[in-house]
Amino acid sequence: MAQLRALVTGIGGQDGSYLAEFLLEKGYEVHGFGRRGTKPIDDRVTMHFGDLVDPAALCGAIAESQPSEIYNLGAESHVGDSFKQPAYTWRATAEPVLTILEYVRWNMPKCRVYQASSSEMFGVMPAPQDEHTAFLPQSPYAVAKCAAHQTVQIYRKAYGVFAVGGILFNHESERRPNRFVTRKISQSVARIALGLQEALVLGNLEARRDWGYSPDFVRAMWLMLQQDDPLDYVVATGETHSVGEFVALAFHYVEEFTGKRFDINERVRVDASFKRPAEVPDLCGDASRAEQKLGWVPTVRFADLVRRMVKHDLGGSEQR
Ligand code: G4F
Repeated sequence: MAQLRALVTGIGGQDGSYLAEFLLEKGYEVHGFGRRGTKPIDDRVTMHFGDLVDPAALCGAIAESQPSEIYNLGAESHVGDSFKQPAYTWRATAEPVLTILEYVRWNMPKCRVYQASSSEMFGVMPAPQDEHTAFLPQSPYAVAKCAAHQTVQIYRKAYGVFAVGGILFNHESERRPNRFVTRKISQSVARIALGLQEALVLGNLEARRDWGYSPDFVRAMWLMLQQDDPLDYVVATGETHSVGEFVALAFHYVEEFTGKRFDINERVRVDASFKRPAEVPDLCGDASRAEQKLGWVPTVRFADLVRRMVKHDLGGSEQR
């Protein structure tokens, strides 16, 4: 049997790195698409350099790599930043999937496509959310993700392309950049414990998210492309917690690992500059379909996630 070949956009990001490792482990030839300077996690990844907003570069990468599976993970993925650069967000988040699907439908109809859809698409719809919940996006990012997701559905229905949208709820890890709130918190509490930082400054502490672990979630992406029929799936842990709860638990683990106790009221400040013009108040996913059809369940839940991120940022050692 010919070796499976995957092309991953956004290979330099958290999910791209875990997915590349996962696919290499499964015996895939892995190709990555990213901006010049993108360093893949493993030397065995073949890079194709280009920007997602350049359809010619993206088509060139598909033509060169001839993948059997494409994972479109690339996007302007920071919701807050999408308010500051809405047009770029649209171009980098909505348009590339159209380019990919057009290329696939005309040139390689057997290629399977995974689109990284997002729980942000649900916006202010009440929790829990599943595959039947309507979208009510609250940011330029979420609007672009809705367009991409619905483009996938149209290409599946109209042209029979094997394309799926994985509606992933928040997923984090030790590799998460600190412009996202979980890593900002875990790094900051660790720095406070090590005497390197005085306070943690955040925006909305009340927002609630369903936080899972990125390596669990990339496994779900792959499973979606191995099914007989293409379908969209919610991927989530089914647990929701506020940003404030994440902060409190992070300080709890700092105490467990270092023996140092901090007064949260003294160490955490709220600054309006970190708040968003419109907010998504409560995300909590019902991943029953993924469990029933893919056999997928998360292995890392909220408390374990916070614990491992804080431990990592303290330097991995439990200093007592
Ligand atoms: O960590 P966040 O920036 O993630 P957000 O906006 O939920 O988006 C992430 O998850 C989505 C899936 O649902 C992805 F599609 C998306 O690409 C990204 O990975 O913010 C989480 C919450 C928000 O409510 C935000 O307002 O934390 C709140 N928050 C409070 N203070 C903060 C901060 N967020 C950030 N980034 N920085 C703060 O200081």
